[in-house]
Order: sequence, then structure tokens, then C-alpha cells
Amino acid sequence: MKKKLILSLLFIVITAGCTQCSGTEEVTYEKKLARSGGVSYDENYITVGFIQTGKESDWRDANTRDYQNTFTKEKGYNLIYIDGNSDARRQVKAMHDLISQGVDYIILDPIVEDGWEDILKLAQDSKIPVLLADRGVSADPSLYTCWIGSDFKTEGVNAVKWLADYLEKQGRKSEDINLVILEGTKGASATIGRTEGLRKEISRHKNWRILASECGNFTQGEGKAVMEQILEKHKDIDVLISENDNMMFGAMKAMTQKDVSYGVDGDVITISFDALEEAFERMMTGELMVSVECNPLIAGLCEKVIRQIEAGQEVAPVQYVQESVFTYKNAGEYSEDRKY
Ligand code: GYE
Repeated sequence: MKKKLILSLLFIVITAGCTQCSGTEEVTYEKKLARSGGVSYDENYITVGFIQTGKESDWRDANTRDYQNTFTKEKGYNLIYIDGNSDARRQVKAMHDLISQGVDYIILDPIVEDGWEDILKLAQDSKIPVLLADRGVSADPSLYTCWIGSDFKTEGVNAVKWLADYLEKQGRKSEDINLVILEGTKGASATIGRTEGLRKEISRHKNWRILASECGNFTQGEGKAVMEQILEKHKDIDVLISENDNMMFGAMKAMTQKDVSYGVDGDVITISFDALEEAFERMMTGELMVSVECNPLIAGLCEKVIRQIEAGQEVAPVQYVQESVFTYKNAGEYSEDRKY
């Protein structure tokens, strides 16, 4: 890449007086990134900086592994993985680091939607393509190359459509139904989209009522803690919808501690998102009734975009990953094939 050539020439000029670089020697140099380990650059590789949200859920870990398995040296990449540690400010600082290091591409999974305009403009002015993956931003789409991820609003709508169909088949269509929602990280596009889809579809049912809708931040511990508080106030919950599997697993612990039954044979209908391997296990036992799939295997689509840019081809600005809805009825048919 042109940028790497300039950097390499700069390196040779700086070091020409002190070491003899033979013509065949690969030009590499070490530079310290403020927020991650020292990075060795090599002109023979495409350097990709990947800024992850953190390690908040099992879904996130599967998503990270997918990048590490995709952007390998063997395939011609120098991957710089930066853990955002669930802190958007740290992500912005990491963007500054990567831009100053002159990486070839940045893949960003933004923890929250707001606050990205300035740093995206800096990356654009520095001629570094930024690919948004998984979560989105509120900044103008002209400031980044593309966004690749899930249709979060449709995920929410699909969850409620399943619920309406299930209740009708149970002869409960006209029954007053009390719902509780565990929301993900405040300001995250996954939370915003799912919550919008859930509420839009729930509002169609005049005999349904949302008793509580609280933030569990996509973590198992916070999901349990929030559900414990909700159970102190509400004894008449018919449906629990959790915006990811890990918060649902935590809420299940809280319900068990309070002797509240849930699942196929219980009082509380359980619906969550992500469709993790553990969610399949719990759907097969009937504890979990639905998990709306949110596919974390996004790195392959990101790599395809980078190859398209390298080849001077057009890139689709919005790309959705393939997803399904899994239930306690069909989980057994698919559990063997799951990749995360
Ligand atoms: O649902 C959750 C993760 O952004 C879609 O973030 C992702 C969400 C996912 O922590 O488990």
C-alpha cells in the first residue's frame, strides 16, 4: 500500500546511518501503540486495526475469535486487536493510535452510537478506510466505508411475532399478558434496534403490558442483579425477553432463587437473542423457549470488503449477516451444526 511504502522509505532514511539494510531484507519496525502491545509492521502484509467493544458476553468472545481466525499472517494480514474494555472513550483513543500508526484499514465495533464524527473524519482525511462491524453509529454514513451486521429491529419484531403466535396456539390470545424486558448496553445500536422492534410489535397487542424494561448491559452478572430487583417488585410476570442470552442466563439464576418457574413447563415464557451454543442446550431442556440468532461471524464479510477495496472495486455500504429464529421445538435439529 502507498502508505506503507512512504513509512518504509521514512524508516530506511532514519536508520540508513546506523544499520546496513540489504536490498533483500524485509523492512520492519517496532512502534509502541499506547493501548496495545508493540506492533511490528511489515510491508508484505495488510495491516488491519480491529477495535472490539470488550469481553461483555460469550457472543463477543465468538466475534473476537472469528476476527483472529480470519485475519491471519498466513492470509497476508497483520491484525492489531484492541480490546475496547467496554469504554467508548478508549475506543476513540485507540482510533487515534491506529491512525497515527498509519494502518491500512480500521474495523470498528462501536460500543455506542454517538460521538464518532470527529475521529471518523480524521480517519477519512488520513485516507484510512473504516469498516463498521456489528454495532452502528449515528454519524453520517459518508464518514465510513460500510457497515456490516444484523438487522436488530427485525430481530426484535421476530421475537414478538413468535410470542404472539405461541400465545394464540396456547389459547391465550385475549389474556392480559405482563412482560419484562432486559435491555442491553444503553446507547448501543443493538439495544436501540431490538428495543424499538420489541416495543413496536408489543404495542400491537392492547392486552399486553410491559411491567419493567431495565438495562442489564449485555452481561450475565448485571442480568441477574437487575432481575432480582424486578422480582422484588413484580410477582405476576408472564414473559421475560432478554436482549441477549447471557443476561437471560443470569435472570434464570435469579428466578430459580425466587422459586419462579420459567420455560416450556414454567410460569414465565423465556425469549432471548444471540443463539449461543449454551442457548441451544437450554432450549433443548425447555428452560429457554426462543433465541433469536444474531450472527457473530462477521469477519469474513469484512475481509471480503478489504479485498474489494484492494482490487479497486465498489463496496456495498450496508451488508446484513444471515440469521434465523431458533426455538425449543427446533433447537435439537441445529445444535450439532452451531459454530459458536
Ligand atoms: O447481542 C451481545 C453482545 O452487538 C449484537 O453485543 C451485539 C450484542 C450481542 O454483547 O451479546
